Amino acid sequence: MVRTSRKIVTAGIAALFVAGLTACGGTTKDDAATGAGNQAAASADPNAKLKEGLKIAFLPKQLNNPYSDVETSGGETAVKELKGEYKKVGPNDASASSQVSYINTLIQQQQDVIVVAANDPNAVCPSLNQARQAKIKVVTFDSDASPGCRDAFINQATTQGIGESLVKMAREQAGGAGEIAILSATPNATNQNAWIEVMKTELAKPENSKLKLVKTAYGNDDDQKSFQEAQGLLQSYPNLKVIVSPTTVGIAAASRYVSSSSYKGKVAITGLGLPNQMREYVKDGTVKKFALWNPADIGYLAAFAGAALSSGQISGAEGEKFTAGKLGEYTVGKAGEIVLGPPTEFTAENIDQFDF
Ligand code: RAM
Repeated sequence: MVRTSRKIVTAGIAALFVAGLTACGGTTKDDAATGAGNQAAASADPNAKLKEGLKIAFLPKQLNNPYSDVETSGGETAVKELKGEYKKVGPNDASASSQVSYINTLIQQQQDVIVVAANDPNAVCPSLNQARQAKIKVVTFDSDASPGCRDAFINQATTQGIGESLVKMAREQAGGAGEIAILSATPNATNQNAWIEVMKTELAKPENSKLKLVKTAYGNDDDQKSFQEAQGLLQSYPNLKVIVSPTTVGIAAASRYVSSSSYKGKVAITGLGLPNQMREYVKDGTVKKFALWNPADIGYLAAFAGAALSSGQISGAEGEKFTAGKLGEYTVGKAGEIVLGPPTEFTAENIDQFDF
């Protein structure tokens, strides 16, 4: 995938989490305001060598999601390059507390780094803080936990950029006016909720005044439930022009439903999808445009960030720099956020250049 910029964009996301901080065990507003993991800032040494043999464990939102598989495959590649020990564990559903028992086991196993895509910003916090007390570095990726309970967050693109791109694609597909609906993942997902917040702000702008968001439905990142929710939206809103789904599971299920229904060609589907899952719906004309980043790069970057933290090269403080193997140099942004890069848009013209 072509990336024009790998540099860091500062985080607008931190503010979104402030409200949730009190629910996060032992966290104070001040911890989060100065960025997670900054206690060790003074001791970070940019010239420290990356340690070999680090035990780096990945805990995605759920295991049975092709998106997570691509993400963690990048993590596995990085851990090999780092000469560390890779492990992947996780629940089969993305419900709020489904990851807690896995975190507790990883603590007992004395992992050096836990890389987690949080299913809920707060439910994982008490165990993540226990992990950090046990000197385990915690890196969130894809879906953040409250900033006070992790050392760094690997964001796929800026939250603002993703939200704006979702609204832009919906507006294009609606021809500038009409009813749109969102088909999201779980109601507690940090990443989707942050993107939806930005979407709502965008929709309130004058250029979007003719677009009407009629409903946000939740398919829970479950294929069948997402399929049924898409069907329900179309039945309930006969004038619906666009379903915008900020989840790879939702967009694929909605596209499958529409492609074999009488809505094909009448209702557009857009959002965030995996090119390999979306190819057939782009080729059959159900989908004109959607977006994503390369999930493997997120896992890769997260492993390198974890190794840099565990080796004392960075502490998670704003402005620190580290090199993430083949992806090059990254800088830690506000509140421990490290941004992978801009999303890519996929259409019939370019989709065959991508294989993930
Ligand atoms: C789904 C998950 C994941 C999200 C992608 C876009 O696979 O919800 O967290 O980042 O969609």
